[in-house]
Formats: sequence, C-alpha cells, structure tokens
Amino acid sequence: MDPVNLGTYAQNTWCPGCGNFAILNAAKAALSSLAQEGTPLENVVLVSGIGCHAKIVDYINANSFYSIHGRVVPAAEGIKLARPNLKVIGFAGDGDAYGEGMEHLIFAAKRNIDITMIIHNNRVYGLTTGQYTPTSPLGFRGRSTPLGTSELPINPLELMLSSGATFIARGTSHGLELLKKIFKEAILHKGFALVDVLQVCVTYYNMYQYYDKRAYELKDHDYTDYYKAMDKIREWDYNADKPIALGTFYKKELPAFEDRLPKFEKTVQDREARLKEVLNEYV
Ligand SMILES: Cc1ncc(C[n+]2csc(CCOP(=O)(O)OP(=O)(O)O)c2C)c(N)n1
Ligand code: SF4
Ligand SMILES: [Mg+2]
Repeated sequence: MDPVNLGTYAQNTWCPGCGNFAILNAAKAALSSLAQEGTPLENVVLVSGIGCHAKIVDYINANSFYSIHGRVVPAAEGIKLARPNLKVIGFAGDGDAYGEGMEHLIFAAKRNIDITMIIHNNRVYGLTTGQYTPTSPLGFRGRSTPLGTSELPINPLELMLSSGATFIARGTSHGLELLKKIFKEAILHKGFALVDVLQVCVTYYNMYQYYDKRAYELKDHDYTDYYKAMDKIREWDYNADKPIALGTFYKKELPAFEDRLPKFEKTVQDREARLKEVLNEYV
C-alpha cells in the first residue's frame, strides 16, 4: 500500500527553518505508517492548543479540534471518554502544556488516560514573540526578560514520571527518523504517553547547535525500570551543560483510565471486584 497523503491545502506560515516542520513530517509519516498497518485514519483525532505549534492540525488531513491555550489535555480527555475507540493525539506548546496547562498534564498522567501528548518544546512563547516559559534556562533573555530570567527551569519529564505517566520519551527537531519511531510507539501505547520534542524556534531561541552537540540516543536502556528512567531523565535538567538523552525513557503496561471506570456494575461489591481484577496483577 502506498504512503497515505496527509497533506492539506492550508498555506504554511511557520518561519523557514522552524523545528515544527520536523514534527509535522514525523507525525504525517507515523500516521501514514499506522494507517498502512491497519489503524483507520477516521478513528484518529488530533487536538491542538494556541501557539505556533497549534497550526500543525491545519497541515494534516485528519479529524482535528483546535482548543484553547493550556487546554489541549482536557479537550483530548473529553474526546477519549466520549469515544474510547478513537486514537486521540494532542499537540501542545511548552507554554501551553508546561505553563498554563500543567495541572491537566499531571492529572492525565495520574489517571493514565489513553491519549498521546506531543509537546513542541521550543522553550519559548513563539507566537507571542519570545517570552520565557517553564523550560527556558536560567538567565534566558526574551521579550519579557531583557535582563535574563531569575528562575531555574522545571524538568517536565521528571514531573511526568512521578505523576504516573506510563510512556515518556524525548526527541529533537533534528532527528526525524527517531521522531517518527517515537511518535508511532507513543500512539500505539495504551495509556498516557508524553513525547517531549526539543523543537527549535529559529526566530526566538535557536538551539540547533546546542542540541546537536549534546544530544545522544539511548542504547541498552531498561525502560521498564522506574529508577533507571528517572536517572536518565535527570541527567540533563534543561539548564546545566550536560549530555541530552533521546529516545524512550519509560514504558509500563497498566490498565488505562477508561478501563477502570464503572461499567454499570449492579453493586459496589461488583465494582470493587472488577477493579481488583483489572488492577491486581499490576500493582
Ligand atoms: C488563555 C490564554 N492565555 C494566554 C494566551 C496568549 N497566548 C497565545 S499563544 C501563547 C504562547 C504560546 O507559547 P507556546 O505554548 O510555547 O507555543 P509556541 O507558540 O511556542 O508554539 C500565549 C501566552 C491565550 N491566547 N489564551
Ligand atoms: S516563531 Fe519560532 S516557533 Fe513560531 S514559527 Fe517561527 S520559528 Fe517556529
Ligand atoms: Mg513554545
């Protein structure tokens, strides 16, 4: 079967050289490959927020929902709960997901709801022209901090692991093949999957050389081990000058939120028994 054409007629308005192009190409390739392997595209829904990243849904010919800034996760969760058979993929910015929407991300991870979140982490507010975000490094000079920030960044992957996410990975916008592989793996994962993409914003925070010098792909990493995953996740803290690991840090099979919800059991005892049955072998 030929690759599926997922292009649209929308005019692309990203800056030339923007790392979002890599995410777009990798997402289209992953969806095309999934379609060829039997995942019907009509069962896929893309959700985005507000920001440069959000335009990605205009450029992929699939069902999509443009939500509001910081609310990609609740929109995606709502779609998933209403129609559990759908594959729901959220595209959010770092300002969007790690700033205004962070509490949604934590609770989605805690619930292990079966959605995939792809974070375009350019470590800057791109659309609003260069203010700092939760992952901008200490001293970041932008439109709102001309003298440099005074805050250390958060490590979102550390937070996701401790919140209960069952799939955690990282890629960069200079590593297309790895991105494709990770996206596919994340979409196929049953449970809450988060992919942090170090997506370069060439206009407000050009980090291509910085990442190219430090990034390396995880090899022989045991992604089933929570503590090994945490060690690798903490190796680079989005601030210090350290090697930056790429690939899948953590992956765990655990019943998803949808499978633990009440299913019209007649008594509380029946409900408890079913929950035990669903969860027992995992906890
Ligand atoms: C509720 C709400 N808060 C703030 C804004 C203003 N706003 C729009 S985009 C944006 C920042 C986008 O940054 P990010 O999520 O990192 O996306 P990027 O543009 O970098 O892809 C902000 C603050 C808004 N539109 N709505
Ligand atoms: S401002 Fe930055 S993130 Fe937005 S399109 Fe341009 S390069 Fe990309
Ligand atoms: Mg951003």
